[in-house]
Amino acid sequence: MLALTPARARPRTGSYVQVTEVEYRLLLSEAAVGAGAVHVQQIDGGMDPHDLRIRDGSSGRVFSLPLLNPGQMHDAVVYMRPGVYHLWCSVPGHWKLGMHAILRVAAH
Ligand SMILES: [Cu+2]
Repeated sequence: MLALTPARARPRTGSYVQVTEVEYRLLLSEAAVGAGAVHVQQIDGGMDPHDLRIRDGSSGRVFSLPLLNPGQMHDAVVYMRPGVYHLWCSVPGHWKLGMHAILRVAAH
């Protein structure tokens, strides 16, 4: 069901979180990451297309990751400051069905 993770995808240093999107949940590999450059690996592990939005809870800034088809994966680097970030899928109806999660970002 899930795409395999290529070895190159995980950086040698820094923070990393894998976000697997299924109907209708976001499964995070980590509940918290360290601040700075965070490698976000987005995986559509479901049967429908899903995108990913990441909002900085303090500034309100939103990072938009692409709409993926089932089995696709996308790697992004998001610069995160300490605080709380909100993740969700913005496909209509999916937030309400449960596709949202919180990621805590801690100072190093
Ligand atoms: Cu979705």
